[in-house]
Amino acid sequence: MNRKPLNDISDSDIKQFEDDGVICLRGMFDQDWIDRMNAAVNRTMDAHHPDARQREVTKALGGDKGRFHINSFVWRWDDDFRAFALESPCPEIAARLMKLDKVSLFYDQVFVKEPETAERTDWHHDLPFWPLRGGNILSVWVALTSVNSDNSALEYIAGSHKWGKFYKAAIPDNDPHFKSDFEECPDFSKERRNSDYRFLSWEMQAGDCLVHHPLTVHGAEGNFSPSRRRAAISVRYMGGDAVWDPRPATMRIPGDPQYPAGQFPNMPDVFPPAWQAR
Ligand SMILES: O=C(O)CCC(=O)C(=O)O
Repeated sequence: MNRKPLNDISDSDIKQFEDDGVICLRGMFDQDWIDRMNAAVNRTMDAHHPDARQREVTKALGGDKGRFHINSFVWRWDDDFRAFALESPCPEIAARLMKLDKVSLFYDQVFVKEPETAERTDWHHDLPFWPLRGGNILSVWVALTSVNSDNSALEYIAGSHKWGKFYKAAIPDNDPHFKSDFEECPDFSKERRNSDYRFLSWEMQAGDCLVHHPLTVHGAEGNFSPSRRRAAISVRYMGGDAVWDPRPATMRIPGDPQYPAGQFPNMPDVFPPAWQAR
């Protein structure tokens, strides 16, 4: 299993990430990681571990076909997920794109859409969900299956991380905990012909990854394929200017840690150091 990314990340990749707020990096993970994490996803999807933070979106919305499954903080109770978050190429990719010499794990999150899952991933950006502020936070969304527009490829709006917007957190199962007065994120699916927006989306193979800034607007349609699952793990890292900002209506962190607002959340048990330059 590779620790270092299998391919170089160039200065022009970093520039593209900074300009667009997202980049697709090809072939960064070897087949051993893909096999190990597909098996780990299968094992954990129905594990009902006491620490599992599962959302069954299809079920919650009364859907009768497919399954949109989300699970968060899996690294805390599953060794394969822990290894993936801390010992795979993910944290080095994060550090390189943020030009940091160290990063900590924020959390990991699994997204599975089984064939014929109608539920979309609503347009949103991530930071409003999180008790954090700052630009040095990002997500490495690793494809564990092939992905295309039929089976729920993510779509992004280039440059949206620079709009100065802070949209209301959009939770797929409409959890009332996240109610807030922030502006709703528009449904950008209706804007595909609007030349004011540059939509970005990639066909991907297992082992490719997307990396996005916490304010880049993104979403995905359902999985229309009759046979192809779409599975990914999104691992979030932070460093540099990221600070703790425990606002109301943000995601609950396991253990409900109390920490002074405005400082980097230096809590290694909760947010373990994940990578450091040598
Ligand atoms: O995979 C999905 O459908 C959603 C992923 C996402 O929103 C994220 O990783 O931030």
